[in-house]
Amino acid sequence: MTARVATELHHVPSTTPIETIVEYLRRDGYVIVDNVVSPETMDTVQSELAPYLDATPSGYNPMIGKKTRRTGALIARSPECRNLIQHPLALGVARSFLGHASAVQLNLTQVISIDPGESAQALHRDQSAWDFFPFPEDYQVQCNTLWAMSDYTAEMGATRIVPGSHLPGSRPQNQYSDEECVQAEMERGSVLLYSGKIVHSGGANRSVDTRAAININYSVGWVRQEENQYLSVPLEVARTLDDELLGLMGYQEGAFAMGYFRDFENPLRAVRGDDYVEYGFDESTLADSSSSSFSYFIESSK
Ligand SMILES: O=C(O)CCC(=O)C(=O)O
Ligand SMILES: [Fe+2]
Repeated sequence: MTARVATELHHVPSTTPIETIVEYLRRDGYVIVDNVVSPETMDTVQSELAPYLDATPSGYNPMIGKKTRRTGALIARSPECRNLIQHPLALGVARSFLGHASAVQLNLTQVISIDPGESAQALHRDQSAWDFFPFPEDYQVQCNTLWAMSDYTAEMGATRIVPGSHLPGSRPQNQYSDEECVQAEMERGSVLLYSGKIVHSGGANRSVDTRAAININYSVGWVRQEENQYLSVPLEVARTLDDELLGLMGYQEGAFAMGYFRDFENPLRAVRGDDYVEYGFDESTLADSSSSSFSYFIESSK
């Protein structure tokens, strides 16, 4: 019997319950949710970001793409992108998918504009960003999203996915071929959600138009963020944001003691002032507050 090669990726409607989306993400390593936001929402993002998109230079190596522009700092530059970061569907999936960790955070925000003539990016797993650390095969580090900001066709460079490459026992990321990829074609306003463990890449753009995707990646709270939110979002802007978004940006403890402020204080106090929130770490945010290792930390000192 010959192995069946997938020719089309799995799509679900935006009415799909979050837990069902998470099940698909665990099973397949990716899922495409169709038409989550309207074309008008994407128009707003486009107009808020237009000056920055135009000014962004192309990448300086083939991995970031010599005919690809990567425009970051989306929280500072686009209020509509804040809504995408906090979108109940995407954030709900991320919080559930990464629910084994005490906190979920934003890893990066970036519009990826693949311009005409760009070749396919090298196949990779996004979790390699952490210095190629061999995370356990059953430990999910990231929950990533690519929102289609433009049309997202194969010809324009729709993201390439290797089905099955997230599973335990899979090959190293450099041992996959172009023939194993299936492209994530989708409509503008749809979103591709994928695990940091699935092999994928940007596609070649053989069209005359730019393919644009809003890449919003979440991770467990204890790893270093790829995009430095404290530098990308000036404090004056941070002060105007809500607590949930600030927490995702890193104004939270990403696990017990991870990223505390000053005298073991809650980092939100750095933005809001000393009277604003509880002084120390909020244990109720732990994924497993009965975890024996954490209880050991706080109870066994005499
Ligand atoms: O632009 C894309 O379709 C994917 C880009 C990507 O995978 C990356 O830069 O890590
Ligand atoms: Fe990637």
